[in-house]
Amino acid sequence: MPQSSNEQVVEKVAAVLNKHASGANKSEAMVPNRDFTALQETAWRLSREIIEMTTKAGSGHPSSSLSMIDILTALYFGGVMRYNPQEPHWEERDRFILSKGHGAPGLYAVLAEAGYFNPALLDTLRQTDSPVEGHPIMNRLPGIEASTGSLGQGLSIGLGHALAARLDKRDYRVYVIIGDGESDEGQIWEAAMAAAKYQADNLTCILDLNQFQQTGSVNKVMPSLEPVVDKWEAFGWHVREIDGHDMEAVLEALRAVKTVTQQPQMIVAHTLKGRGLSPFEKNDVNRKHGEALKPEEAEIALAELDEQRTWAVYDPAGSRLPNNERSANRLAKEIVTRQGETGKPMENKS
Ligand SMILES: Cc1ncc(C[n+]2csc(CCOP(=O)(O)OP(=O)(O)O)c2C)c(N)n1
Repeated sequence: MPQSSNEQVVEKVAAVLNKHASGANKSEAMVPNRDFTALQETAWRLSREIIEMTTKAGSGHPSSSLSMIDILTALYFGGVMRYNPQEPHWEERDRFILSKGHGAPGLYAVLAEAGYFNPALLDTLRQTDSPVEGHPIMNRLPGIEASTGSLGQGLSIGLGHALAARLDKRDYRVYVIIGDGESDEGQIWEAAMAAAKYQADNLTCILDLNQFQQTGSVNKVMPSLEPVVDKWEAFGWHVREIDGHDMEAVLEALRAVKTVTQQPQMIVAHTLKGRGLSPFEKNDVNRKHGEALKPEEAEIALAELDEQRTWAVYDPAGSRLPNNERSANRLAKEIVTRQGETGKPMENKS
């Protein structure tokens, strides 16, 4: 007997649901895994896009986006996260939540690169009616898991997803990036306690420890954030401490935390607000927080990025050496400065 059109529709829907249930959608292609050189190249290109889109918009948070761009690149393209841009609501996807939502330009650059939407949209950042808003809005662009910008909330939202995975018997993981200034919010520490209580081992938080917030350095505004590693450990988390611009170290940490059981994980990533580019570095108050570079400054920053690309991507015979050396040197300088100010040495617990 020929099927009615209704029956045909029901059959098609059932086939799609079965495909989901059987996990047939899980394919290698959904865990993009670029090689080391390609990752460096990607981080370089996305850094350029962050500067270009914010300068074109004349506003936004380029320095806050640049400090975490190596981490975002590793998460989305380094064989860490499982997702499908063609199916943004795929139930088995790993979730990423940018709790420091003002870093939206960094997230937008990554989502466009991943294929969630047309990169041409980046040029409309902060324009009236553009879905590429100053802060991420979850129903306006695919790939955005939470509307953020009011600081302090993303880790709690991430914990909710992590616990939902347990209830639904799914094995997806949840990643959240928070800021050091954002850590002034009490809700961060409520989420920290709750995640440890529930042993949410499918939850990884990355702290973008770039040492600056909106109105000044962390040392001045909230020096008691330190010792931050000890604090997260005391809250019951598995903690690792890394240089957040050392792609190898970032990848290693993100892969290693997947094996941790019964504890949520915190990666404390030492970063530079503005990724070490001189127009940001010249500002000692907040590294130009919430300020786009003027066209002439952007030109300088882009030229410096091009120089970085030469040694990070194309230097033969172990291209990573100059990158690591340079970033490690910068990090060492920051640590010395910090020790001078707080008198407490930073321990390396990675
Ligand atoms: C609840 C809340 N309070 C204040 C602000 C204003 N604000 C936006 S960004 C920012 C500083 C955040 O600093 P940090 O977390 O260190 O981010 P980054 O330095 O990486 O930009 C502040 C206070 C906000 N968005 N939400």
